[in-house]
Amino acid sequence: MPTHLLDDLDAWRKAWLDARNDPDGFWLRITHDLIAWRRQPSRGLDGSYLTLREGPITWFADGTLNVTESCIDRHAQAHPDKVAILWEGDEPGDVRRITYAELLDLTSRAANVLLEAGIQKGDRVIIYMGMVPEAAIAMLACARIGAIHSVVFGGFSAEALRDRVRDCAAEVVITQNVGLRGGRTLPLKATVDQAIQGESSVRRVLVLHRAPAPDTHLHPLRDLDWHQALAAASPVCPPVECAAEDPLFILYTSGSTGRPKGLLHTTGGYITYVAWTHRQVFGLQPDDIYACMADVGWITGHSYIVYGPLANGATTFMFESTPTYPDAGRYWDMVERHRLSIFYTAPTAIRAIAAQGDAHVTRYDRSSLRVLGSVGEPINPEAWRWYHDVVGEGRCPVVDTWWQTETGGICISPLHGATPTKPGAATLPLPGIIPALLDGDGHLIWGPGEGYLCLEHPWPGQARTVWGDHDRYIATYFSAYAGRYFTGDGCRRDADGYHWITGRVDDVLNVSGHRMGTAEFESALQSHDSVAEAAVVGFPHPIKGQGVYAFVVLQPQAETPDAFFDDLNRLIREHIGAHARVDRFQLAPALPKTRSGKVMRRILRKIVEEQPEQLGDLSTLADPQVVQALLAGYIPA
Ligand code: 7RM
Repeated sequence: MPTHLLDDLDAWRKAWLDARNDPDGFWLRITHDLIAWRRQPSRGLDGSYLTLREGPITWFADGTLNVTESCIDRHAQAHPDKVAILWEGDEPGDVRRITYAELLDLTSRAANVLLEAGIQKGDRVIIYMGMVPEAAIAMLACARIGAIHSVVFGGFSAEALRDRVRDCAAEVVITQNVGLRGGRTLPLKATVDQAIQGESSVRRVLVLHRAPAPDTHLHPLRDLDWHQALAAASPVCPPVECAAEDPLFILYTSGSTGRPKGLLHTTGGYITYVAWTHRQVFGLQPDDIYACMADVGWITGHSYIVYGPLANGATTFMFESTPTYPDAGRYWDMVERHRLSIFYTAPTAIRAIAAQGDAHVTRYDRSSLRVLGSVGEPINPEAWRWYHDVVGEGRCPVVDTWWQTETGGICISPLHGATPTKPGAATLPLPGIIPALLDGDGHLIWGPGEGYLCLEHPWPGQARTVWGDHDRYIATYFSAYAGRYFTGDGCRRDADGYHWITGRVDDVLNVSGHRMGTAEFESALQSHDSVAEAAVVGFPHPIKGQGVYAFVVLQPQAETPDAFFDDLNRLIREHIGAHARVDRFQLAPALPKTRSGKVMRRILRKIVEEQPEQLGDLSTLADPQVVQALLAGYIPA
């Protein structure tokens, strides 16, 4: 049985070697066991990282399926009354339970509404919602009819939303009149109206009425009320048969340059990978109440709130609010009330709660907890220990799961107690994942050492391309090291072969687990009339992981009124969203540049990391004096 739980290091080693020696056989056995195929695939991988110019790699190319049959129908048949989605709203105790039978009904109705709106297989649908069950239902409804969803995190601004609608030419947007989070109201529908105003590919907007809000306006010819439309729709919608490589979703993510990229995930490989990793990493049991605190706007929400857990027939918890509303005990209050057994969150939340004192944790009963997970950024050993010792009472294994939007699912992580852990280490690669560390010259580092993290061989969950720009996909991920996927992360391997992720080595910021590009900040700052140039770098932040530091060069004779920096942050909020903000601004006479005009961020990074002794070689700078001026003007925290 290829899908039995790997429950010690020997089992992990054997599976890892199996997957390396015979990847096709390994993954075909797993997908055969875990996924409901219409036509079973006979092929594993086709293509390689060296043949990407001829087209994307494929997995299971001759199989056909619809992921909603794996995620809903078969469970609705086997255990219709099992809770599929357990939801808690912004206010503690505001709870909904949606069984697998109900999930089938709701998903089918929503799929029929999309069909009536003219959506066909391959069309794009944007989902701009908060953490409500309807967000998951909307995703599944798209999958049911073969439409491609693109969830846009509800914190993004109208401008960021417009960019994404345009990039994928979405025809329908699904949203809420308002979102609720931490006692506050977010004008989601008004933001959609702003984003699609003027010429737009969007023909229909489906609006969930989340809470009374006096001024939400429904456009009579364009907008539909979610509840009314679903009530009128048929509860039966036969799933569309899809090829394994038909697109499932696009998810936009920030890179080191330019605009966010729409990473494309496909059907058969993705569902196989997320189902299997969810089961193995958390050691899933039939009666688990599994809770992941991410937002469906990010990949963690896609893979480990919606697709992975539902494919496994689990009860998945969805949470609308924040870890500190109404107070820092909220998570553990919910653990006690819902008897959550697997709990998966981000280091930034762990640090924020730990800073409020242990009493917020210890006053609640956590005996239901079995496994604790961490994701999104490196977890510092201190936060790891607090999570393990205080939250988990030293009983629950902590799985520190490293992965990315691009990887689709978890790649490097301990397995549910099978892997001995070390505080701060993502430990060992999952079967099918072959990490390689490279030095600056592109040479492989064998044994212990530190370098750039690459992955060697394709796995089924990997993103296949960038929507509309396959060349950008190849250039971004496969050109630094031929034949290898470059992750953008640095990594150290210790003498036990354990992996310690050191963070991004490119110009991607990770603030409170939110991935943002320095280029997006810089273009927002540069749109201000008084700004000539700007460079943004991350600095170490005790709670957020990274904070944002901006060096700003003014136009000659520009004035800087009192509210200048507030104005700049307002611009950033308009261009990116409410989750983006510069923490510290420094006015600079110039930026450190090479003679060819490239900003040397390495130097800026060393300044904000307060390591001026490590500035390195400055001889290639056009004007080495600039560095002294920047050091003198540094704004300490
Ligand atoms: C899942 C997710 C990806 C980036 C990645 C890393 C960082 C994620 C960990 C981590 C250290 C971890 N996808 N990252 N998990 N760093 N340890 N366990 O977050 O596309 O939004 O971000 O996040 O830098 O490249 S993401």
